[in-house]
Amino acid sequence: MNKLTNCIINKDSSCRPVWFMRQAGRYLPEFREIRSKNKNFIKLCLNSDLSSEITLQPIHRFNLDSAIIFSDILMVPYALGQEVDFVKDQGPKLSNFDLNFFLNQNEKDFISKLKPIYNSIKKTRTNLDKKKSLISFIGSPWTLIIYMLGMKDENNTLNLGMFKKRKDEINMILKKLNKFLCIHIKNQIEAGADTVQLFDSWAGLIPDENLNEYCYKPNLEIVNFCKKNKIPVICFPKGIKENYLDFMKIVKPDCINIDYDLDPIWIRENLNDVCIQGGMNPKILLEKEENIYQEAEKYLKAFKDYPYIFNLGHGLLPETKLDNVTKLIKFVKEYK
Ligand code: 1CP
Repeated sequence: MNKLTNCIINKDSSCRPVWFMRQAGRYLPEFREIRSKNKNFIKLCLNSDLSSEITLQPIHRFNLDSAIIFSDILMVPYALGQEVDFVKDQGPKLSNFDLNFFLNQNEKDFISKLKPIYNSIKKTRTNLDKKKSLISFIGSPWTLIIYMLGMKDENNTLNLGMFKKRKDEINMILKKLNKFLCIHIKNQIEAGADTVQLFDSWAGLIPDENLNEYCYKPNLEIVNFCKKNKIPVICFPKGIKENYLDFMKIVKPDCINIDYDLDPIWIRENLNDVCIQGGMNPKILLEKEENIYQEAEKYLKAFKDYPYIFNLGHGLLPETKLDNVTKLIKFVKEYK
């Protein structure tokens, strides 16, 4: 068993695996070089050779404990028939959503469109050290719906009017998405991934009274699917603040990624029998060395003698210096 799954499943507190969200990405010169020659992001994700190469870039450079497959949460809306475009400095843009067209999409076409991702996983697993895990991922239904319907503005505020008006439609989308997300998870695991992370990056936009319906319930359904299939599962309901406790009680994933709004000591005191991952603000990595170590120590101290995977409270920022990443990893590995 690799270090990450040993920590997640056996709750072994003696290991301290390290990996970073967005470790394969824009802060790496070797990624930027490939990206500059591949202007279409979706096509790049569907190029199994390049996707596998990008997945391994941070492993070769930093010797991290886990690789995360280079792909995107928006590959699922893409495979369900929506056009997805990544406009520089503007984030992703999706074509207008058509409910009937969406509801008519079938499993066979969905899988065949995502086949290159499964091939990339296969290839990556062959080339990756057995001691390292290979993480697959999906976007949780709510977060995908935010992009699919264009339900937030440029300031990342929920369009509450749209949310209220289109609830019936949202509920229909949720149901179909959950089924297809489980198919995508199963195929990624069969191709050679050993863990899955559920990114609910926009869970923090859900009004408190709707958390059960749009965050806990859909994530629980997917977590139960993973448990039934013995797939180690990490949840990341970003931005839900003290509701993390309810999330844990209801959804009960094997591991939970915390964000930087949460105090690690409060988390340590209130959560039990679950592996914890992440927490540190990625912005700290833009600061001076002492600040980085001081902040990292806050997490390492709070989760000493506890199953804890070192990671961040969100993805690495494109402006992160490579040297700071190297220093942080060394600090975590040597921390006693
Ligand atoms: O070069 C570029 O312009 C592309 C930048 C980029 C990259 C490197 C995007 C566009 N996606 C990715 C890869 C990616 N996305 C990974 C690969 C593996 C790794 O972590 O190294 C993963 C896990 C994701 C997941 C993802 N995509 C999330 C969930 C995590 C999060 O950041 O909250 C979300 C919300 C997306 C949507 C997305 N994809 C890309 C952008 C710019 C966005 C919008 C959100 C954002 O600005 O971060």
